Amino acid sequence: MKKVLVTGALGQIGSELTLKMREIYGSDNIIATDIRRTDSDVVHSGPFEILDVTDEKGMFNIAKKHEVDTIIHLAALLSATAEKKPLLAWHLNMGGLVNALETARELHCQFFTPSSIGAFGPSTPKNGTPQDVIQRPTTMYGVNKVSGELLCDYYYHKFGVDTRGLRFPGLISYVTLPGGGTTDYAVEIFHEAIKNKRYTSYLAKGTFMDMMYMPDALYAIIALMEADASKLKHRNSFNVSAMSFEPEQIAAEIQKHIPQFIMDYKVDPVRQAIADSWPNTIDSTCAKEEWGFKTDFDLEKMTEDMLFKLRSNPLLVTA
Ligand code: AKB
Repeated sequence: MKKVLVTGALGQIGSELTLKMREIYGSDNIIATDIRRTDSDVVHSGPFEILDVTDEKGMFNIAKKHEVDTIIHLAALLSATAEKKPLLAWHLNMGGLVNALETARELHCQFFTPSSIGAFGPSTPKNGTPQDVIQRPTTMYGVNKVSGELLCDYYYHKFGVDTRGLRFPGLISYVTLPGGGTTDYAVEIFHEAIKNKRYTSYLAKGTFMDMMYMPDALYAIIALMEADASKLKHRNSFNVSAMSFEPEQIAAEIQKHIPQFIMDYKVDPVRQAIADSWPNTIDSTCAKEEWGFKTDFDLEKMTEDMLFKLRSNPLLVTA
C-alpha cells in the first residue's frame, strides 16, 4: 500500500482509517473520497475528492489521476437501512463494489472491502460460527455481503486482482457514529449514558452479537493488507471478532463507571429480526493462523476507553 484511494472516507470506519493510514503512509498518499465534503480532519489533512461510487467513470478518473495502487472500498448502506430500502441498497452496495473492482482490475490495484457478520443467516451455526460454513442470509444487506465476497473471490481468480476482506462484527467507536446498522445500539448507549444516564435498547435482552472496538478494526485492515499473500488460504472474507455480548452485559459494564445508569427496552421488530438471523459468536481462527489477527480490547477495556474518550471530548457526544 503506497498510494491508497478510500471510498466512504467520512463514514464510521473511513474517518478513522484515513487518518491512521495518513500517519503510517504519509498524508499525500491517502486519497479520501466521499459523496459529500465536511469541515473535518479527513478533508483538511490530505487529498480529498467528491465521489459518488455509483459513478464508474468518476471513480476510475480519480484513481488514475492520483496513480493509486490500492483501493479501500468502504462506501455502503448498513443492514437496517438496506432492509428499509432494498433496491437502493442493491444499487449502491453492489453497483459501487463492481465499479471499485473494475477500477482495481484496470489499474492493477490491491483491493479491500469489508464484509460482515450479516453475511450469515438463520441456517448458519449460531455459536463459534466457522470460517467456511453455509451462508444463506435473509436480509438485503446479507445478500449484498455474500454476493460481494463471491465477486471479490471471482476478481481474484479470474483477473488476478489481489482482493482481501474481513467479516466485521459491530464496530464500536467514538469519532464518527455508525448509521443505519443493527449493531449501532452498542455505540448509542455510550452517548446516552453520558448525556442522560439512561438508554432504551431497541434489541431484546439476550440478543448476543459479535463486536469490535475501532482501534482493533483499523489494525486488522492494515495487517491483512500488509500480509504475505502466499500465507493466505482465504481472501474474501475472514471472520474477525473481539467480543460478544448482549444488551444487559454492556449496560452492566457501563454501570460500573456510571452507577445511576439505567436501561430499558423497546424492541424494534425490524432490527431484532436482523439480529436474530446473525450468529451469536464467530470463530476467528483462520484470521489468526493466516495473518496473525489479534485484538487488544475486550468489553471491559473498550467500555473504559469509550467513556474516557467521550468524556474528555464533549463535542463528540451527540446532541
Ligand atoms: C450493521 O449492523 O449493519 C453493521 C454490520 C454488523 O455489518 N454494523
